[in-house]
Amino acid sequence: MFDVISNKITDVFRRITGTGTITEKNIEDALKEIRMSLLEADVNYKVVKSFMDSVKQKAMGEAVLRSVSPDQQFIKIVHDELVAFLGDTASPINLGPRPLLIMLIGLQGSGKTTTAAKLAHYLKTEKDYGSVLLVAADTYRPAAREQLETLSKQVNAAYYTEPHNDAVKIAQNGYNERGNHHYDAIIFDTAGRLHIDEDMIAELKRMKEAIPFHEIILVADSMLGQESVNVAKNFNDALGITGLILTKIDGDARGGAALSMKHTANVPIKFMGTGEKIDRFEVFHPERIAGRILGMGDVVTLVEKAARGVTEEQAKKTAANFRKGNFTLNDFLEQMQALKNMGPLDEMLKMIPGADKMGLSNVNIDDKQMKRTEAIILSMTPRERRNPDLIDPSRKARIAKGSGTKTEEISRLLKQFNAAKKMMKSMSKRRHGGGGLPGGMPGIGGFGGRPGF
Ligand SMILES: Nc1nc2c(ncn2[C@@H]2O[C@H](COP(=O)(O)OP(=O)(O)OP(=O)(O)O)[C@@H](O)[C@H]2O)c(=O)[nH]1
Ligand SMILES: [Mg+2]
Repeated sequence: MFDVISNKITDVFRRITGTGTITEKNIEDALKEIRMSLLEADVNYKVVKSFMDSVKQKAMGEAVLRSVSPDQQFIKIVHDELVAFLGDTASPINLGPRPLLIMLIGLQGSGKTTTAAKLAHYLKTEKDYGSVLLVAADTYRPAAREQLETLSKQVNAAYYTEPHNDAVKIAQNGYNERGNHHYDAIIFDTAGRLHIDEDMIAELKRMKEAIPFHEIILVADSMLGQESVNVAKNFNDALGITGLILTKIDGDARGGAALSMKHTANVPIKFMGTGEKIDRFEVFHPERIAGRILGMGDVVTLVEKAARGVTEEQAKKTAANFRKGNFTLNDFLEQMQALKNMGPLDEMLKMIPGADKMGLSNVNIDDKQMKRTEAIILSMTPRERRNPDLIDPSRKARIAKGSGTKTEEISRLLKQFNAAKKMMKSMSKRRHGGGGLPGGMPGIGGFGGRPGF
């Protein structure tokens, strides 16, 4: 989503570092271009002005021009200001109180219901919140309650609603459920409207009076454009929000407007939604996002995703097989699936520092090829996976049929696998101890042998 801002600013930086000398004139030009790129990305003009004023004030001083490397100094100033602009430090949820009471509000279709489930999943899997209750206090849209019920099952959360149209009463009774059960968190999903209207606000206000929420979070679609600033203002004026969750970051919206909401409401962006699935949800780390926007990469998130993609047990087992020279097609498959769990590969690549300079940001990652490779291995019997030498032409024909591929593709995969295995053997001989997983798999379908993966 940050592509528009990112591409422009990386260009400006490239030019600045390319000139050798930095003068007040070319800093001024660079500032102008950065200003334009922010406006083009839909960042609110008032926010752009205050951002540019503070960058300018710091960048134009003698200290920069006289420093050892004025170009790097300039980039650092823009980076630091961008981090400050995005909120300095990550501020997810205040995890103190139990049950933690969270109300999600926002316009229709902004992603409240999905986010309620994502948040429950996050609290359960990452924050040790054993039991979470989801309350469906949306009586406005017909299937809203069923949607939340389905999602609650997916994330293993408790669910509460009542079959009538008094949303405040449902919320109130959902809150009272804490007396009958032990809940670590209760998340309230509310109704949205196309525009902010008085009925909706009145209903939310009554809920706020009835329940001592710890967090009132505005869920906002990052594709909303300039209107988002008004939305943030109106919801905040009426209800006093404690934070924002930006959804649909995975879309191709320019995103600047969404980033401006933070300044309008003067509250942190707590999380962002990066896809429809339950686990496409990330804590909003200003430093890391600034890195992504400025093309400096985001190694921390990448490593975290790698750790999540594969269980420790799996990694140990694969490493042990690897050391023994026993690496099988099953391990190959597991590695590939671990990579897939990390998310779409082109997104991953953007987090590698300097990926654009290495020409990696435009690499066409062949997810389809990976799926075919997976289908081939899944069509083999367990014995064949352990011992691919068994695979003769008639077995090949069977596997091709089972996976909807051609026998040549199977031959190619086996060849790749044997080459990888050979290389691993020689590596494990050289540095006894092996390890280094996940990653480093040479020749996995579609992106063979590229360094760093
Ligand atoms: N790509 C993408 N889609 C999302 C994301 N979050 C939600 N969606 C999708 O957006 C649509 C609307 O999401 P909901 O969670 O139903 O939105 P809502 O705010 O509860 O909508 P109402 O209850 O009608 O006001 C659904 O199709 C979701 O799958 C996200 O981060 N990325
Ligand atoms: Mg909803």
